[in-house]
Amino acid sequence: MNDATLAQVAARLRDAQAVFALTGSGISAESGLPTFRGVGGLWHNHRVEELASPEGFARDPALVWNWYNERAAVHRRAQPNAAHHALAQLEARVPHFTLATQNVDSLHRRAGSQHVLELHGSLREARCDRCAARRALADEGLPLDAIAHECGGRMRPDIVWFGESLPLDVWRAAELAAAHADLILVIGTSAIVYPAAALATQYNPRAFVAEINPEDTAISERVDATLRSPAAQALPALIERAFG
Ligand code: BJW
Repeated sequence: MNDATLAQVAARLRDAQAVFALTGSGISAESGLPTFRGVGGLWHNHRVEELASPEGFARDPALVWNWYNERAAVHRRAQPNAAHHALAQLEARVPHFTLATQNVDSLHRRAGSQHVLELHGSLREARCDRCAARRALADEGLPLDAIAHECGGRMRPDIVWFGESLPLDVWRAAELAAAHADLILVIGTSAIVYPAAALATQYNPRAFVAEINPEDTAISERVDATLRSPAAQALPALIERAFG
């Protein structure tokens, strides 16, 4: 990690009245969770786009639930890492702090972040695709014999799939926070999935945008600073440098 860049972003953080943080699956990599596209985006030879889509669910609901049940179990066993904890600390330190995540793993909440905008939903609940009835997911996820709901619909994960709209209230809150931020932190996302990626660079031409990611991303050329480092190293270092 470049020390001059760390100092530059830390100075912005110290002075910021409003910070907007956007996270993706890379922030949970050091908790042992796989990123989406890191290992080719495959699960048992199925493409992620095929599983995380209404068409995929209509084709084979049991296959899709097997994937989510397996992931839910892995999420439960995982622990929040130093990056999740650092963002929870920032929420308490910065006058106006908003955290929006694309992740469905609940690790920000478990790290103590109080207000998390979950842009793509969460894996805590299932909901009926016909009557919208909800049920909490148990440790083993949703039993496959509970997919059929009594109203004739199907229970599905409470997740935003490709081609679906984000929850409007969550999206509006994220747009507003991005538009009013002095500093935008973009952490652990390839920034290729829209509309979430637009929050990083398209809602606020005044904000200083800093990316935290060990790799180049779709927005790297458009950000003001890049910390090329795993989030669990960069975020604690950033807070230490900004607030001592
Ligand atoms: C580390 C690290 C470490 C590794 N530290 N970093 C405009 C243009 C083109 C297409 C579209 C567009 N607008 C909409 C679309 C269509 C589509 C889309 O964006 N497609 C793109 C793929 C091109 N978007 C949608 O369909 C969205 N809906 C929508 O727009 O509704 C309106 C509409 C309706 C009808 C038709 C059209 C539009 C919905 C998107 C929902 C995405 N859902 C998923 C799956 C569900 C959740 C789940 O199952 O968990 O969400 S897809 C998947 O990608 C998941 C993620 O949240 C999301 C983002 O991925 P993420 O987190 O960035 O992961 P990776 O793997 O890509 O990147 C990881 C990064 O971490 C890498 O950069 C690593 O380097 C880094 N990293 N270790 C820090 N230690």
